[in-house]
Formats: sequence, C-alpha cells, structure tokens
Amino acid sequence: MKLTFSPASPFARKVRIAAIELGLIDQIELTTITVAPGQANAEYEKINPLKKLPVLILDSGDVILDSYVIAEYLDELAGGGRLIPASGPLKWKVKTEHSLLQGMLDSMLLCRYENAMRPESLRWKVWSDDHWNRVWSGMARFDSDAAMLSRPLDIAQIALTCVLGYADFRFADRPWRKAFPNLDAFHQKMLERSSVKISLPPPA
Ligand SMILES: N[C@@H](CCC(=O)N[C@@H](CS)C(=O)NCC(=O)O)C(=O)O
Repeated sequence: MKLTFSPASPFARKVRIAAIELGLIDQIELTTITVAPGQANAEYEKINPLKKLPVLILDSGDVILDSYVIAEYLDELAGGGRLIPASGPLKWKVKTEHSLLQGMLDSMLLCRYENAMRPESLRWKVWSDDHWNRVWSGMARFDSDAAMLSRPLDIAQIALTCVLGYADFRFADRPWRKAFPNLDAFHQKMLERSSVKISLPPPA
C-alpha cells in the first residue's frame, strides 16, 4: 500500500500514528507529495480530484480517502475495534469527537492558508479569527473532558494529538498550554509513544 504524505500534514500524521499503533506501518510506503491551494497538480488530481492528502492507494489500485476512512480501513485490517470501537455508545462518542477534531484541523488549515498564502491585501481577518475561535472553543471542550483524555488509545485521541502538534507547528504564538493545562498533560503523555514522537512535524 502507498500513502500520499507530507510531514507537515496533521491529517497524514494521524494516519501514520494509527498505522504504527496498529502494527501496519511496515506495509505502507509513504509517498511524499506537495499539494497547496492555487497550485495545480494534474497527476495527483487523477488520484484524488480534491487534490488533498492523505490518500491510501491499495495494491489493487483502489484509492481510499479521507484520513478517517483510511484509519477505519487500517483498523479493520488489524482485526477491527482497535482504534475505533466496533459498536455501542463509545463508538458514536469517539466518531463524534473525531468529527469535531477534524473540523478543528480544517479551521486551522484555513487560518494557515489565509494568513500565510493569501496575498496580504486580500486577507479577511474577521473570517480567520472566527475559524481560530472555533479551534480554541474545541480545545476548551476537550480540556474539560477528563474521561476522553484518560481512556485507552483511540482515533479521537490521536486526532487531538495532531491538533495540538499542528498548533505548536503553525501557531506557536497561541498559548494553548497555559489556557488548557489538561491538554498540556495529555500531550506530554502522548509524546511518550514513539508513534507520536517520530511523527512530530519538522521544525517550522
Ligand atoms: N478531510 C481531509 C482533509 C485533508 C487535507 O485538508 N489535507 C491538506 C494537507 S494537511 C491538503 O491536502 N491541502 C491541500 C489543499 O487544500 O489544496 C482528510 O481528513 O484527509
């Protein structure tokens, strides 16, 4: 299998951590590609018309996207119910938390594209501030969720780790550790896992 990948992508990092935790990383070749808004990549658009990474390309040639669906596929390959509970109330809790975290990552990426890539004269600060506020509110919600922060590892915790890692990587001036000490402790604990440590984004 091949995974389209960038070391800076929090979505690709989520899949990489999941694959390591599931013992499947040796079956996956990481293929580094560059995608960015405003830049054509005709070859890659044939694989994913959305021109986003990651996608998982199976040996059969079939393509799986997006990052959550890839994680779900890998979880099933590893026996099922490992990072995504197979059934019951916890399944829906984890999936809902993951959706919230996915939205937070989307908002962070929009802020990044708006503030780093869009021509300065065209930037819409009210809009990017609104997206950052969604991220901050999401962090506050998880900071007060002791049960979520202390459960056995699942895909929502991996996604939260990727949110916090991306905040450090691209928004180093936002003091999330000071505002959310429980998230800080959670992040420290996650960093004890080699999957989390080796997948940290490169120095910005
Ligand atoms: N919902 C997608 C989001 C993926 C995504 O936004 N990836 C970013 C990289 S971190 C990307 O490919 N951006 C390129 C673009 O939007 O042009 C997933 O979970 O895989």
